This record gives sequence, structure tokens and C-alpha cells, in this order.
Amino acid sequence: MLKLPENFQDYSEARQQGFIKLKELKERGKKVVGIFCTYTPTEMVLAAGAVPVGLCGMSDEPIPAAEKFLPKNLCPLIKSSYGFAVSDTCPYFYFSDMILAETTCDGKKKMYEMMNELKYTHVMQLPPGRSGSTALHSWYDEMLRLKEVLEQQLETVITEDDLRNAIRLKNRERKATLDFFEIGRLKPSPVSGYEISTIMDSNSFIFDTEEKIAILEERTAQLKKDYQENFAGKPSRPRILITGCPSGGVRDKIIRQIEELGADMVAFENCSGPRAQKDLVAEDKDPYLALAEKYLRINCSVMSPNPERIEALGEMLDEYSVDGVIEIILQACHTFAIESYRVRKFVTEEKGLPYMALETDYSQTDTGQINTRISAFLEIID
Ligand code: BJ8
Repeated sequence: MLKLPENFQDYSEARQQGFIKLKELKERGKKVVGIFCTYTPTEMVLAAGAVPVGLCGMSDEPIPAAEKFLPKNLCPLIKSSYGFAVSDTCPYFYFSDMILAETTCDGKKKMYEMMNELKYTHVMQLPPGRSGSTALHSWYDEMLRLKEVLEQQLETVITEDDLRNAIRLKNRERKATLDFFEIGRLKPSPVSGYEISTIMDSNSFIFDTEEKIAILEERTAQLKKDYQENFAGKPSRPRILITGCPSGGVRDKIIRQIEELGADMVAFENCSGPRAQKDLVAEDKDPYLALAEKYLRINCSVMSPNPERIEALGEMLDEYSVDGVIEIILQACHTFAIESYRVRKFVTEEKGLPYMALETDYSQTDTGQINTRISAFLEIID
């Protein structure tokens, strides 16, 4: 595995430091909105003068608390997120003035009904597909409705200027994030997938967008320099792309293992990667329409049909010179599990690359079995 930089923060350290910063912001009167998904139009939260904070559960610790209320056979991300909330063990949930969620998969949207009993949860009605004009119209209406909800709940007013400023700021953040991801295109890659994933998840605990942009730009510049001085011209290890469900909760179990077993994790075709970053919000039109258009284009498996994900995957396989694809399917995630049939067919038959799906949860019970499967997969690539 590549050596991690000296100032590299691990996820739990970043999460810890974030608590303190958020507490200070709250004491200064700042409002906080807890969010769960890439479909969340965070520009609206910023325009309301509030701070968006990611609440996706990535740990198995709160799962027993969740299983008192939710079925055991449910996605660990949903159980972990609810478990933190119901056991009151997540300061970020505690500090949130409200929760902003969307109707994505069935498990999440039903869980949000229960979360609403713990804290006010506004659920945006995300259309189940993008076809026709109805989907865009109804999603546009959801943006307008969200403006009213935020204004009411946070006792503020969102002006068009505020929203345009937030759109410009988030677009700059997207460009900086994309440049950071694209370091993985270099051969050999000077950055580990473990670092990419950790930095992206840890950045959700930095509440000043300018600071986030600066961190990303600085690390990208360092990595480019490091590539020129230490990596260019050297042999490359097998290059793996991760696809499927969010991978933050299995970072140690899968991402770290892939790299320790001799491959480079160069790209993420999931919500830890460029999925929502590579497509900017248009700055020259009705900002609510621009947000509706941008967020509806996100190609998560909850959309039906979803050919855009396969197109995006194909582009990434070429751009990142990928040698093999590993799909992470979290336990009981039906949409990614079913879509994996198309992904496997596309990767193996159209792109001629090896593919493997790993179905797992946040526990450590299958660590040995996963290591064996990753080792066997890397042997095929070699
Ligand atoms: S845009 S990937 S963050 S919904 S919770 S669908 S893993 S069963 S997280 Fe997601 Fe938004 Fe899509 Fe991204 Fe499956 Fe679990 Fe549902 Fe999940």
C-alpha cells in the first residue's frame, strides 16, 4: 500500500475534530441541517445560511440499537444511520436543527418516517426516474417547496442572490474535488484509494466550503509534484475501480485490503467518487430549475431506468485505465444488487475486464472470506 502523508487525518479523527467546530458554530447561532444523500441540494442549505452535515452511518456500533426497531435484514447504512439517531450517540444528529432527506430506496424512505419522530425530517419526493417532463417538473416543485420549508424551519429568507452565490461556491468545490479524483488517472497512481475515500468522507466534517476547496487544491498540487518526482515511469500495480453502494463503512474491510493485497484503487464509481461532482449546476438560468436538472442527472441505482450509470462507468474504465472492477453491494440493497447484473455484463462482455461483486455489511464476520476472494480476483488480473 502507498505510504499515507504525515498530516493525513483518519476518518474518526476528522469526525472528532468536526464535533468541536460544529459546537462552536452552534454557540455562535449557526443553524445545522443533517443530510444523508448525494441528491440533497446542499446549495439551498448554504443559501439559507445554514451548515449541511452528513449523517450517513458508517459504523456497526449503533446497529444493535437500530435493530430494536428496524428489521435485521436491512442495509447496514440505514441501520447505522438510524441507530446513531435513536441511541442519541451522534453529536452531529444532536446538533442538527432539522433533517433533510429524499425518497431514494424503500429502506431509507421508510426509516425517515421513524426518524421524523425523533427530529423534524423533511423528505423531498425524488422522482423514481428521469423520463419525460413530469419528473423534472415535480423535482423542480420539490426545490421550491424546500425553499419554503427551510425558510420556515430555520427562520430565514433565501434570496435569489444567496442561491446563486451558493451555486457558484459549490461548483468551485466540485471542480476542486474532481481535480483531486483525477490524480487517480496517473499511472502509477501516486494516491491510495484509502486516502481518496478518507479525505472525501472526512471533508464532510469541514463546514467552511472555502477551507474544503483549499485542502483539496493543496493535496492535489502535492500529489502532482510527488508523481513527477517519485512515480512517473515506474511500473504500475493492477488498477481497480470500485462501484456500487457507498463504501465508507467498509473502507478498512475492503478498500484497505485491496491495496494491502497488491493492487491500486484508482477510481470510485459510487457516491464516494465523481458521480455527483463532474456535472456542474448551470449558473445562467433560474437557479431552482438548474438545481432540479443537475440533481436529477445523478445516476444512482434508485433511478429506473438508469443507463447513464453504465455510460459513466464506461468512461471511467477508459479514463482511469482500469484493469478490474469490484462492486460493493451492502446487505439487502436491492437496487444495486439487481443492477449488478447489467454492470457485470457490461464490464465483462463489452469492456473485456474482470468483475467481482462483494456482498457485505459493516460487521467483521466475513473479513477472512473477503480477503480470500480479493486475493483470487487479483490473481486473475495478474
Ligand atoms: S445517491 S447511493 S447516497 S441513495 S441506503 S440505496 S446502499 S439500500 S446509500 Fe445512496 Fe443517495 Fe444513491 Fe448515493 Fe442501497 Fe442502502 Fe438504500 Fe443506499
